[in-house]
Amino acid sequence: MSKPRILVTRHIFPEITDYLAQHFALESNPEDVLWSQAELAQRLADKDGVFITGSHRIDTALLAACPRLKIAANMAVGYNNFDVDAMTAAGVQGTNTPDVLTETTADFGFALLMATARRMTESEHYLRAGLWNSWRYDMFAGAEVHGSTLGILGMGRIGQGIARRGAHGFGMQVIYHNRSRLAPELEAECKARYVSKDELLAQADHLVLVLPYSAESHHAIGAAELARMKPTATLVNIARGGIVDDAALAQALKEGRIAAAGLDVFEGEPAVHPGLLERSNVVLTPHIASATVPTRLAMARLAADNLVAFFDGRGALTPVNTPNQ
Ligand code: 8YV
Repeated sequence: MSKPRILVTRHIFPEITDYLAQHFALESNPEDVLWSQAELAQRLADKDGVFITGSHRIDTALLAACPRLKIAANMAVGYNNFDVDAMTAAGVQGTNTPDVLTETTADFGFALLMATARRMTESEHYLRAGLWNSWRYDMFAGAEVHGSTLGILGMGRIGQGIARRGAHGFGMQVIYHNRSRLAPELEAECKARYVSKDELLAQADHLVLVLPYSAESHHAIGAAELARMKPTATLVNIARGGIVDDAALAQALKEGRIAAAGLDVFEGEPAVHPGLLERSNVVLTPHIASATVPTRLAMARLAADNLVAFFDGRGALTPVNTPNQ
């Protein structure tokens, strides 16, 4: 029997490409060209499966052009690049990479919170620009982290990781809001108290966003929500662009309605709203929360293993849908 044909949309670890090549007839992208959706559809037209990242979408138009496609393995835990209903209707399995990136992403969320609250990049720019010539009592005075109130919007695995770091490492009072409340033993482990979204906004000294992106969470933080936050508060987004209304955030920062923001994700990334770029009280990183070598390797391995298990007839390891037969 001939091997299933697989497309790998971006350049990935050579050991993972080699592993995939043992199982599949592979078309990879060693030059790491960023194909358009139309180019992707062309290349996928004769493929049975795809190893994909969040920079490409599996949507109705693509599915219509790729009748052989049976599985899309996302190298990401978030899968808002999938039109899940359309995939299910077309009989296409979707998979993601949960768990393997949880702790690394929580580490980064906490690092971004710290860097933002304590004005680390802003003060480094000042030093590098040769502007540091003396001590001042209030030079780059930031917000307290230890003992403060940590708010978490979206309490999945990564949110819980951030809660544990805040509660156990920094003695923070942790409050959270989520679609559903955690089981009591998980709440106890995270030392986290469930509150309404309004209470979360009003009480958090540092608000971290860790919820999945969907039509429901689009602009979950907009002008009205920012107006409810403390003027001394820090906002951190490691979830997805689109959860925050970036224009409203830039305006709120400009007017001092919140103190600072740490952003790893952006609406329309890799483009960044100019109003955010011009603010010094914003720490900006290029969507790197899961970016350590061991974690990215584990993500790639899990995406590849999903393809291998699926075509071996064992079923996907971490499915996000149950496709129609
Ligand atoms: C990915 C992410 O690196 O897992 C996710 O959901 O946001 C990142 O870890 C990125 O989406 C590229 O696929």
